[in-house]
Amino acid sequence: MRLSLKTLLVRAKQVLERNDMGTFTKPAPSLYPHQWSWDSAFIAIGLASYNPLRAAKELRHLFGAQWRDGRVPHIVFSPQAEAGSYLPGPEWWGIDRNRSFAREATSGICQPPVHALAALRIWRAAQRTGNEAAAAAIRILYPRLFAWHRYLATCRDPDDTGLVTIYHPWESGMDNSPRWDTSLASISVDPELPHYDRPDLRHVSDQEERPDKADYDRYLSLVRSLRRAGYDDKHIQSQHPFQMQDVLFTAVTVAANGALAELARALNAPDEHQVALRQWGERGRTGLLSRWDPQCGLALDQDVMSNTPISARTVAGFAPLIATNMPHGIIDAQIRRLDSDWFCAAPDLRWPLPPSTSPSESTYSARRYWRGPIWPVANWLIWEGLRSANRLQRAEQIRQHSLEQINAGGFAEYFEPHSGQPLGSQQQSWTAAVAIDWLHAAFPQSA
Ligand code: 9WN
Repeated sequence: MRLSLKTLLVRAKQVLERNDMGTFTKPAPSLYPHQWSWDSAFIAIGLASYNPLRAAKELRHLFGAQWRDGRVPHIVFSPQAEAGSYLPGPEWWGIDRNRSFAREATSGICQPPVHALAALRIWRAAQRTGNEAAAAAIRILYPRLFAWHRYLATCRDPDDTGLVTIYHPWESGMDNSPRWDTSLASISVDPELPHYDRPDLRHVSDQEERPDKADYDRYLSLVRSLRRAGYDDKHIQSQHPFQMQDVLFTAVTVAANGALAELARALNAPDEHQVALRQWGERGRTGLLSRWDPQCGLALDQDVMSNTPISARTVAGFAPLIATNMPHGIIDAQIRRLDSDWFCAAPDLRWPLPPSTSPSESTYSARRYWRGPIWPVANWLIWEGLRSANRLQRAEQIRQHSLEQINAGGFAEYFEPHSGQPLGSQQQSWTAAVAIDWLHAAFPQSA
């Protein structure tokens, strides 16, 4: 039975309430029991429309675990989680507590910096509603956000290419995407990798929905390699086997630099911050243009180790659209590609939404994680990109189809593209959060 959009909004808020741990929100009730970086940013975007103070608290908890060098860890481990309920836990990362401001243990890698987009929304909501406490929380957060962006612009782009280099598929947020297949295949499994159990497989109805063991052996071997390098960027860049210039991570960084520049202006931050944020944004756009493949109509990642482009056709290829302020010709070409039979017009889709990997790829797998299923957060990034490029009609179609998908299947982590079947974890926070943001446009007054 389809819910009215008002009821869907109420249900979405209930998902966030259910996963609310007080100071942060779990991505999902059981599969993900800790705080995840980009999930919390999306969650804050959802909360910003009706509870900006709680949204600011979400970011405050995450940035409370920021490292002294500016990086924001992709997981802040919760002491409330049952021991062994998530792999890899803190014992795999072995982080020296002095590196971060956190009381809790953290991982040692990052995720795309959606946070400034959230912070700007919170700020605007606080201004609109006269919420002094939320505004004050964003003022306090601002220097941390700036330090995070500085870390990405310097340590993760040592050659000033404008592209962010990632060290682990988990940093992309699109863990087992075919984007990483060639590189992962060349990585040998650490011969001393201890035996491990996969708690994630207990929380999905079908193991086919999650990455396989060969992937996990390599994910964990890479964690051990980063740990051996002491999480030191220079050391990692000299010998770690997985280094990728990631176009999606870069696109989010470019969009976030724009949002942070706007916040910097509103907060009267030092001029040099505003100049730096603009320069980083421009450099990022130049970097993305260097990765543009006009034949494909997509941007392609670059494998730093082999110095080759990654040709897999995935939603990450829409990086220029997501980045904002890219040339009109490129935006037009991206929309043509989005609406081609590689993505939204692929045969037999339940809704014309982009599968995470194009069904025309030989690696396409309709049920497995980032290898085919449709992810509402990816749709949200594309929707935002379309809106900022003033392609309002196309943006509205993405919003409506995404809401129909969620209305039919619930707040699932991802969806099978042909049947619309909900997959992965159910009651997924960031799915609820983007639904709230989409619905809020229809019911702005609902608190
Ligand atoms: C590893 C929490 C996270 C998301 C990622 C998604 C998945 C973790 C995992 O879940 O990754 O970080 O254990 O599979 O791929 O994007 O942030 O929802």
